[in-house]
Amino acid sequence: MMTKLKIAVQKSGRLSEDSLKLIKECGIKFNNGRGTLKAEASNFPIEFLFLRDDDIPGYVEDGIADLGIVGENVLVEKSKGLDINKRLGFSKCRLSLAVPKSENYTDINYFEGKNIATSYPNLLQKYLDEKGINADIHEISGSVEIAPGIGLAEGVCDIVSSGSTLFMNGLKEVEVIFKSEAVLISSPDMPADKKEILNKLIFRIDSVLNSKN
Ligand code: PRT
Ligand code: ZN
Repeated sequence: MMTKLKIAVQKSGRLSEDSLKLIKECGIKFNNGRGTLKAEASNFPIEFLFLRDDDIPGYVEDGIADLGIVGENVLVEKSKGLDINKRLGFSKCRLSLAVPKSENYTDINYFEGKNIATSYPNLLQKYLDEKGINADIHEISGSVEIAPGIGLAEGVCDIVSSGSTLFMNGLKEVEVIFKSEAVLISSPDMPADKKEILNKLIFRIDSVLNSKN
């Protein structure tokens, strides 16, 4: 049987369109009917798995997928042992701390003893440890920005891109703790035949990215 790579991409969300666009720009042809969970390229040894972004690092760790495209924020939050093969330059955003607009914020010591809502407890804990701040992290899976307004937390740590979500919820960004973009990830122990296909893919990605600079 011919060796193929399996690549996990986000099924629908902020990464999906640009991930598939990049694949197409690499000259790889495939059909993905709406709602399908799998697709196969017709002119390159690669198969696609369409998944929720949060599950992608785990699938790559477990070897269900050989590769994945995911936000670095999700990668770093969820996994330890994966390689970043390529930074892809899209879905740029940052993970930031924010507090109610009316607060008189001077520096990170503001958060000492405070309650912070986030979907990124590991990234936040690491940052607070580095700064020597003790705070209570309250993990919630979505709608983090409303936490201060409903009395759940005094601050939030969430993904920001334009800043308008924070603004609309009466919050201001006070610290950037992590900068993120989409990355191509793989397991560090990939067999040689797959690695060879991966190198061909990376070569094509490089020429696409270089032609944009
Ligand atoms: O369904 P699934 O689990 O697959 O998707 P998801 O809803 O968990 O993720 P999705 O599609 O929202 O985001 C996928 C990835 O895109 C993230 O992990 C980031 O790497 C990246 N990304 C880029 C963003 C944003 N920009 C972004 N603005 N992810 C989320 N947001 C959200 C943020 O959480 C906040 O609610 O948008 C809001 C802030 O945006 P601004 O422009 O108002 O600041
Ligand atoms: Zn998700």
